Amino acid sequence: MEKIKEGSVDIIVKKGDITEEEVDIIVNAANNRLLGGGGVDGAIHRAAGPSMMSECRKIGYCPTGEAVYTTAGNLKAKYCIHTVGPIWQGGFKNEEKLLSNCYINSLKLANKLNASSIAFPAISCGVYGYPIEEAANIAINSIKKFLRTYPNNLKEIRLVLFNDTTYNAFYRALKA
Ligand code: AR6
Repeated sequence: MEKIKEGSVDIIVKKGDITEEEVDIIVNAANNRLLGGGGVDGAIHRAAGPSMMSECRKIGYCPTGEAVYTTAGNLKAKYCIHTVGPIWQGGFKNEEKLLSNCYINSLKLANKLNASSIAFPAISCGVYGYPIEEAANIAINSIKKFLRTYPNNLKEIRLVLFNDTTYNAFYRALKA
């Protein structure tokens, strides 16, 4: 676990399973149709139970880089924010901006929901194939940019990484 302060907000990088986090908001790395799937999306839906999927079906669609929210079912959180990361296509399809938008738009929505704590997974770093080091830098820089740009009531932003490779990349980005 590693922590820095940006203003009055703690940014924490830790290893773990995001479905076990006790925070106001858990962020899901979803797909455009919010249909569930493998990876962290599958784990979150399994842990939350069926109510989350029925809310996702009603919403129906989320554009890449945007964020929507549902209640969090059986998770130890008030809400789940579903954001859709870009599929890595070599870096010439606006992937960097779209990935940054995921973090910024999720944080804006979290603030609207009056959250004081939020946990993110490594969006796009699994089946969507984003290079991990770059994704880690975009994540940390976008979070810092959000905190410097938008007034907010957040106290803690956690990045919860599932394996050593991802944890090490986010640790380096946090310390850079
Ligand atoms: N807790 C924290 N991180 C996790 C967990 C977990 N329980 N499980 C996996 N990860 P991915 P993407 C990590 O593939 O690349 C889904 O099918 C994983 O090791 O879940 O954004 C969706 O429906 C990786 O570092 O998301 C979409 O179709 C990170 O979470 C698609 O995958 C993200 O990997 C989205 O792909």
